[in-house]
Amino acid sequence: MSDNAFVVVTGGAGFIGSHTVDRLLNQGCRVAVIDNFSTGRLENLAQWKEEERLEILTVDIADGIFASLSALEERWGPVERIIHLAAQTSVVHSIDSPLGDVRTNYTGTVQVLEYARRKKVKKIVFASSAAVYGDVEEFPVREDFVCSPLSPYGINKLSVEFWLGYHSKVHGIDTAPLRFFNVYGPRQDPSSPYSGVISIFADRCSAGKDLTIFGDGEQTRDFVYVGDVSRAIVLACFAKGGDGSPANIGTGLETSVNDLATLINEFCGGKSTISHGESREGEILKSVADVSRAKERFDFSAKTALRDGLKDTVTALTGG
Ligand code: UD2
Repeated sequence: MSDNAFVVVTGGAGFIGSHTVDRLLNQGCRVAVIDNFSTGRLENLAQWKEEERLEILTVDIADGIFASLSALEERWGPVERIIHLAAQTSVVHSIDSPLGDVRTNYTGTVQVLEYARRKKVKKIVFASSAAVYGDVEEFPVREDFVCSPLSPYGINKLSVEFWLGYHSKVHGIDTAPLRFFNVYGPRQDPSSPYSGVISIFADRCSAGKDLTIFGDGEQTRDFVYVGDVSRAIVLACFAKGGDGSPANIGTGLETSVNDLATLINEFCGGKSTISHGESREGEILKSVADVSRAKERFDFSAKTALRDGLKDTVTALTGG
């Protein structure tokens, strides 16, 4: 039961985090958001401005969370569950700045886990990534494949999965790493060249600007809607068990970048010209998740059809 549970959401003002907070509050939970607002935005939680069950703390996880959460615990009682989404989110940035990635995605995360251990938190859900896999040759991608990450980001996400396994086995904490595939939807930031393709295409199309597909556009991805991802997170958070082994969060369906561009342009009235540019260096040509484990573990399957999710994404941008 999730009623009245006290859940800490790190990164709760971010793209996936704020959708997760919406869901938790709608289910009756009390929520503390921890965010350093490097990419998180207060506007993402503006709908909860008057909500007494929500407290927002401006804290960097790498500086420790003990002091800030202690005061809250005096008023609200012990933290029961932690959903850890705060992260340096760019794979490309992690390649340019591996130590920065280690600071947030590894050391910062271990500090969150240390808090959980000392405070005897019941459950930790962790945002891992399909980036842990590296290049794979068999599809759909299963959690038991050998992982060979191709970036510091992927290495740190995978390392944290080992920490979660350790916390489960040695300290008896329920832990659930979720390997997100290509998450998209409202509130995703389109402003960097390394932003998710859907946020870039939707932003450009809704302004009537041209789209550039990298390479021939036949590369595929498993695009999963943020509303489904937040549902997976909350299901995992309240499911019994959780031994630190990961579960893929995707749809099990693959879509080519060509099809994606056509669909988005269609929703925006077909005003954009679609052209092809150079292939991205190190491009993965195919990605699709095996989704059976999440179904077995916590009865999750993605429900939002790509067309519906894209429509919502474009509508959120155009306000229409
Ligand atoms: C995503 C992550 C990446 C890593 C990887 C793990 C993002 C932004 N990228 O890379 O960091 O975690 O997953 O599997 O979250 N594309 C275009 N035109 C554009 C932008 C993108 O054609 O303007 C293509 C791009 O070449 C790729 C596809 O769209 O084939 C998806 O790109 P992406 O950056 O959204 O995601 P991905 O899977 O390459």
